[in-house]
Amino acid sequence: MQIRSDFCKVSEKLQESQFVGPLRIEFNTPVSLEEVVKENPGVGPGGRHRPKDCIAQQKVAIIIPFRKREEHLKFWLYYLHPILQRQQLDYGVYIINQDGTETFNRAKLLNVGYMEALKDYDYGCFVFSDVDLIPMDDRNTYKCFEQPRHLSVSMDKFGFRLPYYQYFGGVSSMSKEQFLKINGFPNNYWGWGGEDDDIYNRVTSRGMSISRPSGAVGNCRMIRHDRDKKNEPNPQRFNRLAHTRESMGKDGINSLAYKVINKERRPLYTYITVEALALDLDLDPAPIPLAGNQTLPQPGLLLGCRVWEWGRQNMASWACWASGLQR
Ligand SMILES: [Mn+2]
Repeated sequence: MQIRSDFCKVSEKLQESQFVGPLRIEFNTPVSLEEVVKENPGVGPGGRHRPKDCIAQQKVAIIIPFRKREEHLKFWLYYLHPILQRQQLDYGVYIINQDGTETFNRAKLLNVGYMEALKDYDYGCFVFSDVDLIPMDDRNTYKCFEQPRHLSVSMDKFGFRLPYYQYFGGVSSMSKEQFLKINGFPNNYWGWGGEDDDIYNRVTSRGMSISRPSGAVGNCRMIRHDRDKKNEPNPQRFNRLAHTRESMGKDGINSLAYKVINKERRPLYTYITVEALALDLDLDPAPIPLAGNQTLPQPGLLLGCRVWEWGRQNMASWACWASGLQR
């Protein structure tokens, strides 16, 4: 990447002036959103910010899958907005709220966040974060690297260690290019577990590796919580994981189907409520017949976002898209 002199200079070596370093993170004192708004005048509607005096090196969309975690979100906004501004990022925060009471689908919501953020702005980097994870050091930069990045390396929940080397859950980042190289994330992991390992498999099977911050810079805290309802461990996860390589070409950003119910620019974040439809595009093997004798174009011809009349039950309008990746 060409670095011009008017680009923001951000590096771990400048830490004394630019960064605080280790941060004290606690969840005992409740925070109010009004307070967070007041303390972050540099954050605009939709949770957008860009540095004033220099051009940010990356445009970063932060994507958070969400359902009924308002208290956690307040802590996240309270801690992260100041950190992200110190990191001199041109960023936006996207909360992807799964509508209804169906089983939660974290990875699919991340795919939706990728698509929706790109409708807003020319983001080149995507940070995928759980709502309950807070970095304990502001030198853990929420940006993209040469390789897909795992940011939540040592969580208090796991005794500040990686639970296993292949662990890629919690907070991660990928450039647009890296994300498209793995066809995005799987859409068919309903319930808890496995989707992060599937993403790890995708990354390594496409010849990439995982980069991580070193030492205590990767420490982070998780807000303690009970297991959510409708996010029970997914019994299919082991079977799915055994077949990532075969399935990843046809299950991902090129087969994603969802419906946006609502999109709001709130003061500290963009809030998008979606129906995470269980029927993603079945790109294999034959085109799906649609109402009115329509058929889907061949994969690779499907570009961008279109609305199709499905004409089945009351699922009238569906959003279908593909990245244009060839299978
Ligand atoms: Mn959690």
